[in-house]
Amino acid sequence: MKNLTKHILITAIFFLFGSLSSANAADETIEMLNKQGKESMVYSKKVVRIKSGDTVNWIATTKGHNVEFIKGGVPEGVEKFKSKFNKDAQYKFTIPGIYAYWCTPHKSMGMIGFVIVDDNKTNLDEIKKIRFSGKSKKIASELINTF
Ligand SMILES: [Cu+2]
Repeated sequence: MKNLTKHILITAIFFLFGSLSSANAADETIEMLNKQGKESMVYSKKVVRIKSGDTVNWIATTKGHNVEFIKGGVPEGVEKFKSKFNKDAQYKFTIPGIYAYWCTPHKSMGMIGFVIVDDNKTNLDEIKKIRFSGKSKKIASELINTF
């Protein structure tokens, strides 16, 4: 009985600390959607601003989407990242700068997004050089103008 009480107490303490630390981290959650208002094939947030060490979670609310960092659209030293279709994705951002990404099958349908880490815009010129196509072209330039 004593052991059980101890076990429950320890579990409770871990749970408490776990929830405290997750409340402190400024993590972002973005949904991958077929529809949001009048838009189709979108990330629920197109631009998120975070601090290095923060994590972004992309939720596969509707199926058929993923997250792929755009070649040349991430800060120097960042490895390529491409998540699996229909699955939630998670990435911890440790290098400051601008990250451009798209959904592989919908990259010309406007399904693009940006993460700005530590408000660092060192690679803004590279971001401006990305060749977006279709509907993404206008959306990208409008978003980039707000950086
Ligand atoms: Cu998509």
